[in-house]
Amino acid sequence: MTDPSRRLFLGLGATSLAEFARPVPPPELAVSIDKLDPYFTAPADFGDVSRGSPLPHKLPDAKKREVGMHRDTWQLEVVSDPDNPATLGKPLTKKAGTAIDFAALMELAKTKAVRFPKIMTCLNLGCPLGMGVWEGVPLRDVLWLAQPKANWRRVFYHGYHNDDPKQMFRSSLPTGRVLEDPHDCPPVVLCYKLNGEFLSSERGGPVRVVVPEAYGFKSVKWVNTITLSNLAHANDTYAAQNNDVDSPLKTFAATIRVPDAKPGEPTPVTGYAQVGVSGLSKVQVWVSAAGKAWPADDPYFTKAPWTDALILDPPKDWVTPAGKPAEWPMKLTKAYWAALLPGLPAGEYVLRCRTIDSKKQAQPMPRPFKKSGRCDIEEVKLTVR
Ligand SMILES: Nc1nc2c(c(=O)[nH]1)N[C@H]1C(S)=C(S)[C@@H](COP(=O)(O)O)O[C@H]1N2
Ligand SMILES: [Mo]
Repeated sequence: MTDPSRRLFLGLGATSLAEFARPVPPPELAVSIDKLDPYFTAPADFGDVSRGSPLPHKLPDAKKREVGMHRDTWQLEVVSDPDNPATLGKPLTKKAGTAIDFAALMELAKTKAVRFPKIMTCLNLGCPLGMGVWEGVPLRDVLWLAQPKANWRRVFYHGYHNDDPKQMFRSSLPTGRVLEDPHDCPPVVLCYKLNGEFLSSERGGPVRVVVPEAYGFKSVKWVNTITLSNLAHANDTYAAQNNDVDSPLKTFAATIRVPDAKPGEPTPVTGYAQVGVSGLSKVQVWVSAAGKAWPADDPYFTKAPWTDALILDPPKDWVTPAGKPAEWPMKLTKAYWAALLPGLPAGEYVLRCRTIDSKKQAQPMPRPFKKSGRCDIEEVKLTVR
């Protein structure tokens, strides 16, 4: 299939990414690399994490229109929290006729639209759901229309949830994060396009929040209500189940294809790395005999003889909206990797992979706790016969 990155960016004057060229993979590896899925996830392959009964995106079209889950009927309210009021000059409400509709969002998009690549990953599942270029209007540009003046410390938001309080999926951010972007992070957006196409209902269309540096639960789908609050802490649905709701994306590596190996022959393996806020400098692999004991005082295998894998280039012809990626691997995205394991005698082995982030911290450090994001060193069986 065609790589959506081509369709999306060729028109923007694609430049060669030769600057990022890495060592040319040996032919045995090139075959495996060719089998990797396109860098940007096809719509049908995107993982879905949606709550609700019925699932909002499975509602009949007529119902979607009725409840605002359609570009023709969508409206967004920006209101003050009755329990912890923020001072607003002009709440945006359906009642007053001041709610934002899709046409108003598109009007803002003419001058404010931003696009950024981001991997969407569920904190609970740990595995990436898909990689895409998300387009939206910075959330702050809509919130300023409500004329916030004081007593504003937190932004709460939720989407359509069958009008059943028990089904509400809610998330939140500190006001400062919405108003200003830390480091080189893109803004929090009201997103209406993914990979150049209007956001599908399953992906949260017509409009969802997308928080670039966060796990998926911060990116609420079918968003229709934003509440500006003076509460000083989070109230996210995901705070249940012991989740760390302030945890940004971690860096980790996983395998994609580990074929059975033949004695004495090199084995090509492929994988991906999620590039979290701490960046990515290396992916490493290590094969050991199955059942081999390891010193208990080195639970993260820091003393093992790891070897470097090859980090693959970004898709050819891909330029971001800001031009060529200024760094590669790029934070908040993924990178494919590949390694040719040396020939081994017949037997059972364990293949492990790990990342080294841009601060030289080996996985699972610096944040080895599962409830703030997946980071365990992956172990895969490798059979040589
Ligand atoms: N309204 C709403 N938004 C939601 C959810 C939900 O259940 N309802 N699930 C969240 C979670 S937990 C994740 S991981 C992401 C998944 O995004 P995706 O379904 O587009 O892959 O959506 C988030 N946004
Ligand atoms: Mo999630």
